[in-house]
Amino acid sequence: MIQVENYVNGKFVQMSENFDDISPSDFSVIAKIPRTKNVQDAVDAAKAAFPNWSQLSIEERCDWLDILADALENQIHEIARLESLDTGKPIDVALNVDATRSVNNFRFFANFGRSLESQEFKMEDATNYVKRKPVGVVGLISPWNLPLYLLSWKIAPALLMGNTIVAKPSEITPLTAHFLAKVCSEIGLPAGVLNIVNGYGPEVGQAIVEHPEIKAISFTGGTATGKIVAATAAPLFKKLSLELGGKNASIITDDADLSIAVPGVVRASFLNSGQICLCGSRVLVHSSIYDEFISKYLQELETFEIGPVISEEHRSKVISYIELAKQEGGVILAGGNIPEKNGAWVEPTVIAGLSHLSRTATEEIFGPVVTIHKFDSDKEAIEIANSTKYGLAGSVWSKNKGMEIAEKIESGMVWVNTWLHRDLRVPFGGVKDSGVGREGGMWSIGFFSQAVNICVMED
Ligand code: TXE
Repeated sequence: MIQVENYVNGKFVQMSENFDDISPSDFSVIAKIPRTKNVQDAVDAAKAAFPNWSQLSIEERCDWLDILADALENQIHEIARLESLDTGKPIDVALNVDATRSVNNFRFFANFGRSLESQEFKMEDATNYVKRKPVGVVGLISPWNLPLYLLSWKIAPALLMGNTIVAKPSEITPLTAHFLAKVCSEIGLPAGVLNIVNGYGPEVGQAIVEHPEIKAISFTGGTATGKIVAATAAPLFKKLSLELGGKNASIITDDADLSIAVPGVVRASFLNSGQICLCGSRVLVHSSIYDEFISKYLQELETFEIGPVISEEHRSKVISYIELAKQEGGVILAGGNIPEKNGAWVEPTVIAGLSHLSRTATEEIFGPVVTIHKFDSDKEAIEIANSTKYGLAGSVWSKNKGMEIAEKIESGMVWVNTWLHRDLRVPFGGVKDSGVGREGGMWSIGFFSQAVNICVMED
């Protein structure tokens, strides 16, 4: 049994009250998690660490990020083991997606920091010098679907720009954040630079968002929680980055190369049991290739390995949508059932015959459930793709029309003939109800710093 501890001011701290971390694979208790309600100690530690950390040169902080990346890389299999234990995902996914990217996040921002150039704007009689100052103490709140991957995506640029941190992993998946704390302790990261607190969202998460001395909040999670975070943070004039839900479309046009599209779309549908905000949960297929695509897609699905969903509670939500789909007139082409084994398992489920405006096809399910929709023209595909309140991502599978269609999709990111192919320099984030702000590359640098201008008059 693992005892998760908070990491505050370089020390591991326990709470008198703890709650259970449950394995989604078999419902066994795998860890005890401290129930924290107050973040004052963590804020005090972050404030005390701020002057020294922010005064290091950017090169020195890049070196720290590299040291962290090296230390994590040395233990990459342990990260994957813990992530797989906590989330139920197959070990290959935990290693090749979660653990690898967590290391890369630190490595990428170390290199990116070294390549940052100073900005100057010359006038006829003066020069403007743009300085990037740290924001101060920042609050980072992350979800359960890609635990260390998403938390490190925030921690790395926040540290790079000289901020100190109060971070909170999801209460459903705290193990790899705890492991990161141990690694920070081992490498001697200065105390208080990174503080990690555990507990329930409405308690410790809320305490972070409403703390007046935490000056920026980067949040990834559900859209409903994002509304609460925004409402709490706005009157305090905090910088806010919200990465929320999605209901992304994968569009397969009449000229698609099915040898690429079929495996690509299956992966986009079901990787991480469909629990990635970027997953393509609506599959839009041109009528002229519909039958061929569906038969190949269902065949490919049989070879695709998925884990359980994150919890029994979340499975109930996923199953309720499969029931809703039947009431809305959907036809189950694959799956739809709960396998007979312990744990939060759901069969990968493919549903056809629904209106693209049905609740099943427009609300975020966040599980291994996709709806299939037939279209007759590219214009119709674009209309369907844009018919939800979300606008996070999407993919187009087409030999000749990918770019043209991608530009008309109302979402923050579109892939053409690929999916989840990530260059960490590019903007990441959504439009409409999928979020506010962008992270990645210069956008993370912008979020985790305050740009100030000094205008010097020439003699
Ligand atoms: O997320 P929450 P949940 C979607 C998905 C899922 C739904 C709810 O549809 O079914 O959201 O999932 C913390 N103040 N996504 O309930 O609650 C919480 O402790 C501050 C999409 O697990 O949004 C956790 O650390 N923080 C998503 C984080 O917010 C609060 C990934 C996210 O949890 C808080 C996960 C509060 N008042 C779910 N309440 C994606 N876009 O990737 C909770 N939290």
